[in-house]
Amino acid sequence: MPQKKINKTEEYKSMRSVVAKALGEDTDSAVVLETLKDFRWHMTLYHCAIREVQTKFEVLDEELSISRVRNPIDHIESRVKTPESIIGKLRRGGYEFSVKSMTENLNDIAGIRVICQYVDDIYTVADMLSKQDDISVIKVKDYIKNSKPNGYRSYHMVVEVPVFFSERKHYVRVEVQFRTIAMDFWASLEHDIKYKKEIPDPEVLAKDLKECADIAHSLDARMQAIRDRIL
Ligand code: 0O2
Repeated sequence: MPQKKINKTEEYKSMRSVVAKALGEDTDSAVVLETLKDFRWHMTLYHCAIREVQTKFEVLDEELSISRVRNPIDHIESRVKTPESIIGKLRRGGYEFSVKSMTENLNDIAGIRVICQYVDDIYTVADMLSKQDDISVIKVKDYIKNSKPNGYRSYHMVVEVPVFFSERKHYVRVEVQFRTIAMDFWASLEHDIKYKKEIPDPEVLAKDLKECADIAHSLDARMQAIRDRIL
Protein backbone atom coordinates (compact mmCIF):
# COMPACT_ATOMS: atom_id res chain seq x y z
CA MET A 1 0.00 0.00 0.00
CA PRO A 2 2.66 2.62 -0.76
CA GLN A 3 1.47 6.26 -0.74
CA LYS A 4 2.14 7.92 -4.07
CA LYS A 5 2.07 11.60 -5.08
CA ILE A 6 -1.17 12.43 -6.88
CA ASN A 7 -1.93 15.26 -9.28
CA LYS A 8 -4.78 17.07 -7.44
CA THR A 9 -6.54 18.32 -10.60
CA GLU A 10 -6.53 14.87 -12.16
CA GLU A 11 -7.66 13.35 -8.89
CA TYR A 12 -10.58 15.82 -8.65
CA LYS A 13 -11.70 15.16 -12.23
CA SER A 14 -11.55 11.41 -11.80
CA MET A 15 -13.37 11.55 -8.44
CA ARG A 16 -16.07 13.74 -9.96
CA SER A 17 -16.76 11.36 -12.81
CA VAL A 18 -16.73 8.31 -10.50
CA VAL A 19 -19.19 9.98 -8.09
CA ALA A 20 -21.43 11.14 -10.97
CA LYS A 21 -21.50 7.62 -12.40
CA ALA A 22 -22.32 6.07 -9.03
CA LEU A 23 -25.17 8.54 -8.52
CA GLY A 24 -26.35 8.17 -12.14
CA GLU A 25 -26.15 11.96 -12.60
CA ASP A 26 -24.41 14.44 -14.85
CA THR A 27 -20.96 15.63 -13.62
CA ASP A 28 -22.33 19.22 -13.34
CA SER A 29 -25.43 18.37 -11.36
CA ALA A 30 -25.90 20.00 -7.95
CA VAL A 31 -26.22 16.66 -6.16
CA VAL A 32 -22.88 15.49 -7.62
CA LEU A 33 -21.08 18.70 -6.63
CA GLU A 34 -22.53 18.59 -3.11
CA THR A 35 -21.68 14.88 -2.62
CA LEU A 36 -18.21 15.45 -4.04
CA LYS A 37 -17.49 18.25 -1.57
CA ASP A 38 -18.49 16.06 1.36
CA PHE A 39 -16.67 13.04 -0.12
CA ARG A 40 -13.40 14.98 -0.54
CA TRP A 41 -13.64 16.30 3.01
CA HIS A 42 -13.99 12.75 4.29
CA MET A 43 -11.04 11.57 2.20
CA THR A 44 -8.96 14.29 3.91
CA LEU A 45 -10.16 13.02 7.29
CA TYR A 46 -9.10 9.47 6.40
CA HIS A 47 -5.65 10.65 5.27
CA CYS A 48 -5.19 12.58 8.52
CA ALA A 49 -6.34 9.62 10.62
CA ILE A 50 -3.75 7.41 8.90
CA ARG A 51 -1.01 9.91 9.75
CA GLU A 52 -2.07 9.93 13.41
CA VAL A 53 -2.16 6.15 13.75
CA GLN A 54 1.07 5.73 11.80
CA THR A 55 2.82 8.19 14.15
CA LYS A 56 1.57 6.18 17.12
CA PHE A 57 3.18 3.04 15.68
CA GLU A 58 6.44 4.87 14.98
CA VAL A 59 6.56 6.10 18.58
CA LEU A 60 5.84 2.61 19.95
CA ASP A 61 8.53 1.16 17.71
CA GLU A 62 11.08 3.72 18.99
CA GLU A 63 10.12 3.00 22.58
CA LEU A 64 10.36 -0.77 22.17
CA SER A 65 13.68 -0.47 20.33
CA ILE A 66 15.18 0.92 23.54
CA SER A 67 13.72 -1.62 25.96
CA ARG A 68 14.23 -4.60 23.62
CA VAL A 69 17.31 -3.44 21.68
CA ARG A 70 15.58 -4.17 18.37
CA ASN A 71 12.70 -2.75 16.36
CA PRO A 72 9.58 -4.92 16.48
CA ILE A 73 8.10 -3.22 13.40
CA ASP A 74 9.81 -4.01 10.13
CA HIS A 75 7.85 -1.44 8.13
CA ILE A 76 4.47 0.23 7.80
CA GLU A 77 2.33 0.64 4.67
CA SER A 78 -0.83 2.68 4.32
CA ARG A 79 -3.48 3.63 1.82
CA VAL A 80 -6.87 5.30 1.53
CA LYS A 81 -9.26 3.25 -0.61
CA THR A 82 -9.90 4.70 -4.06
CA PRO A 83 -13.41 6.05 -4.85
CA GLU A 84 -13.90 3.14 -7.32
CA SER A 85 -12.99 0.62 -4.68
CA ILE A 86 -15.27 2.27 -2.06
CA ILE A 87 -18.22 2.24 -4.47
CA GLY A 88 -17.49 -1.37 -5.51
CA LYS A 89 -17.36 -2.57 -1.91
CA LEU A 90 -20.62 -0.74 -1.04
CA ARG A 91 -22.31 -2.36 -4.05
CA ARG A 92 -21.05 -5.83 -3.14
CA GLY A 93 -22.39 -5.35 0.38
CA GLY A 94 -25.77 -4.24 -0.97
CA TYR A 95 -25.41 -0.67 0.32
CA GLU A 96 -26.29 2.54 -1.52
CA PHE A 97 -23.56 5.02 -2.38
CA SER A 98 -23.60 8.09 -0.12
CA VAL A 99 -21.03 9.59 2.21
CA LYS A 100 -23.17 8.58 5.22
CA SER A 101 -23.44 5.00 3.97
CA MET A 102 -19.70 4.77 3.35
CA THR A 103 -18.73 6.05 6.83
CA GLU A 104 -21.28 3.79 8.52
CA ASN A 105 -20.74 0.60 6.52
CA LEU A 106 -17.05 0.52 5.60
CA ASN A 107 -14.34 0.11 8.22
CA ASP A 108 -11.36 -0.11 5.90
CA ILE A 109 -11.42 3.12 3.86
CA ALA A 110 -8.30 4.13 5.79
CA GLY A 111 -5.96 1.15 6.06
CA ILE A 112 -2.59 0.65 7.71
CA ARG A 113 -0.51 -2.49 7.46
CA VAL A 114 2.06 -3.03 10.19
CA ILE A 115 4.64 -5.62 9.24
CA CYS A 116 6.36 -7.07 12.30
CA GLN A 117 9.33 -9.37 12.61
CA TYR A 118 7.82 -11.95 14.96
CA VAL A 119 4.29 -13.10 15.86
CA ASP A 120 4.77 -12.00 19.50
CA ASP A 121 5.61 -8.48 18.30
CA ILE A 122 2.18 -8.29 16.65
CA TYR A 123 0.34 -8.96 19.90
CA THR A 124 2.64 -6.61 21.87
CA VAL A 125 2.23 -3.69 19.49
CA ALA A 126 -1.53 -4.29 19.02
CA ASP A 127 -2.04 -4.42 22.78
CA MET A 128 -0.02 -1.23 23.32
CA LEU A 129 -2.06 0.63 20.72
CA SER A 130 -5.39 -0.54 22.09
CA LYS A 131 -4.46 0.69 25.59
CA GLN A 132 -3.92 4.29 24.44
CA ASP A 133 -6.68 6.44 25.88
CA ASP A 134 -7.59 8.26 22.65
CA ILE A 135 -8.04 4.99 20.75
CA SER A 136 -11.27 2.97 20.73
CA VAL A 137 -11.06 -0.57 19.47
CA ILE A 138 -14.18 -1.23 17.40
CA LYS A 139 -13.46 -4.74 16.16
CA VAL A 140 -10.75 -7.41 16.22
CA LYS A 141 -10.39 -10.38 13.88
CA ASP A 142 -7.58 -12.73 14.77
CA TYR A 143 -6.77 -14.57 11.55
CA ILE A 144 -3.50 -15.74 13.13
CA LYS A 145 -5.16 -17.91 15.77
CA ASN A 146 -8.07 -18.66 13.38
CA SER A 147 -6.55 -18.70 9.92
CA LYS A 148 -8.84 -18.55 6.88
CA PRO A 149 -9.39 -21.84 4.96
CA ASN A 150 -7.10 -20.59 2.15
CA GLY A 151 -4.26 -20.14 4.69
CA TYR A 152 -4.52 -16.35 5.16
CA ARG A 153 -3.08 -15.17 8.46
CA SER A 154 -3.10 -11.64 9.86
CA TYR A 155 -4.38 -9.81 12.93
CA HIS A 156 -7.02 -7.22 12.01
CA MET A 157 -8.12 -4.40 14.24
CA VAL A 158 -10.56 -1.59 13.46
CA VAL A 159 -9.85 1.43 15.65
CA GLU A 160 -11.43 4.83 15.96
CA VAL A 161 -9.12 7.80 16.41
CA PRO A 162 -9.91 11.49 16.98
CA VAL A 163 -8.67 13.92 14.33
CA PHE A 164 -8.45 17.51 15.58
CA PHE A 165 -9.41 20.43 13.35
CA SER A 166 -9.79 24.11 14.34
CA GLU A 167 -13.54 23.88 14.93
CA ARG A 168 -14.00 20.39 16.34
CA LYS A 169 -12.64 16.88 16.51
CA HIS A 170 -13.82 14.07 14.25
CA TYR A 171 -13.69 10.38 15.10
CA VAL A 172 -12.39 8.35 12.18
CA ARG A 173 -12.14 4.58 11.69
CA VAL A 174 -8.91 2.99 10.55
CA GLU A 175 -8.36 -0.69 9.80
CA VAL A 176 -5.00 -1.98 10.96
CA GLN A 177 -3.64 -5.25 9.59
CA PHE A 178 -0.72 -6.71 11.54
CA ARG A 179 1.37 -9.36 9.80
CA THR A 180 4.78 -10.94 10.03
CA ILE A 181 7.13 -10.60 7.06
CA ALA A 182 6.33 -14.22 6.11
CA MET A 183 2.54 -13.67 6.31
CA ASP A 184 2.87 -10.53 4.22
CA PHE A 185 4.96 -12.30 1.58
CA TRP A 186 2.26 -14.96 1.26
CA ALA A 187 -0.69 -12.51 1.28
CA SER A 188 0.88 -10.33 -1.44
CA LEU A 189 1.21 -13.27 -3.82
CA GLU A 190 -2.26 -14.61 -3.00
CA HIS A 191 -3.75 -11.11 -3.51
CA ASP A 192 -2.08 -10.79 -6.94
CA ILE A 193 -3.33 -14.21 -8.00
CA LYS A 194 -6.90 -13.35 -6.92
CA TYR A 195 -7.04 -10.64 -9.57
CA LYS A 196 -5.72 -12.84 -12.39
CA LYS A 197 -8.46 -13.89 -14.81
CA GLU A 198 -6.93 -16.98 -16.38
CA ILE A 199 -5.42 -19.33 -13.83
CA PRO A 200 -4.27 -22.78 -14.97
CA ASP A 201 -5.24 -25.57 -12.53
CA PRO A 202 -6.85 -23.32 -9.89
CA GLU A 203 -7.37 -26.23 -7.45
CA VAL A 204 -3.70 -27.24 -7.61
CA LEU A 205 -2.67 -23.62 -7.13
CA ALA A 206 -4.97 -23.21 -4.13
CA LYS A 207 -3.50 -26.36 -2.57
CA ASP A 208 0.07 -25.14 -3.23
CA LEU A 209 -0.74 -21.76 -1.71
CA LYS A 210 -2.28 -23.35 1.38
CA GLU A 211 0.87 -25.47 1.81
CA CYS A 212 3.03 -22.34 1.49
CA ALA A 213 0.89 -20.58 4.13
CA ASP A 214 1.46 -23.51 6.50
CA ILE A 215 5.22 -23.48 5.79
CA ALA A 216 5.31 -19.71 6.47
CA HIS A 217 3.41 -20.29 9.71
CA SER A 218 5.84 -22.95 10.84
CA LEU A 219 8.80 -20.72 9.84
CA ASP A 220 7.36 -17.91 11.98
CA ALA A 221 7.03 -20.28 14.94
CA ARG A 222 10.60 -21.60 14.58
CA MET A 223 12.13 -18.15 14.14
CA GLN A 224 10.23 -16.98 17.21
CA ALA A 225 11.51 -19.97 19.21
CA ILE A 226 15.14 -19.26 18.21
CA ARG A 227 14.70 -15.58 19.06
CA ASP A 228 13.27 -16.50 22.48
CA ARG A 229 16.29 -18.76 23.19
CA ILE A 230 18.82 -15.98 22.69
CA LEU A 231 16.97 -13.31 24.70
P1 0O2 B 1 -7.68 -4.81 -0.39
O1 0O2 B 1 -7.43 -4.71 -1.84
O2 0O2 B 1 -6.51 -5.41 0.35
O3 0O2 B 1 -8.15 -3.54 0.26
P2 0O2 B 1 -15.53 -6.27 7.70
O4 0O2 B 1 -16.62 -5.47 7.10
O5 0O2 B 1 -14.33 -5.45 8.07
O6 0O2 B 1 -15.96 -7.17 8.82
P3 0O2 B 1 -14.06 -7.37 5.51
O7 0O2 B 1 -13.87 -6.04 4.86
O8 0O2 B 1 -14.33 -8.54 4.61
O9 0O2 B 1 -15.18 -7.33 6.59
O10 0O2 B 1 -12.82 -7.57 6.44
P4 0O2 B 1 -11.70 -8.65 6.64
O11 0O2 B 1 -12.15 -10.06 6.58
O12 0O2 B 1 -11.12 -8.22 7.95
O13 0O2 B 1 -10.70 -8.47 5.40
C1 0O2 B 1 -10.42 -7.22 4.87
C2 0O2 B 1 -9.04 -7.14 4.23
O14 0O2 B 1 -8.15 -8.14 4.75
C3 0O2 B 1 -9.03 -7.35 2.73
O15 0O2 B 1 -9.35 -6.13 2.12
C4 0O2 B 1 -7.58 -7.79 2.48
O16 0O2 B 1 -6.71 -6.68 2.51
C5 0O2 B 1 -7.31 -8.64 3.71
N1 0O2 B 1 -7.69 -10.05 3.48
C6 0O2 B 1 -8.72 -10.71 4.04
N2 0O2 B 1 -8.75 -11.98 3.61
C7 0O2 B 1 -7.71 -12.13 2.75
C8 0O2 B 1 -7.21 -13.24 1.98
O17 0O2 B 1 -7.74 -14.36 2.00
N3 0O2 B 1 -6.11 -13.02 1.23
C9 0O2 B 1 -5.48 -11.80 1.18
N4 0O2 B 1 -4.40 -11.67 0.39
N5 0O2 B 1 -5.95 -10.73 1.87
C10 0O2 B 1 -7.04 -10.89 2.66
P5 0O2 B 1 -10.03 -6.07 0.69
O18 0O2 B 1 -10.92 -4.88 0.66
O19 0O2 B 1 -10.66 -7.39 0.35
O20 0O2 B 1 -8.85 -5.88 -0.31
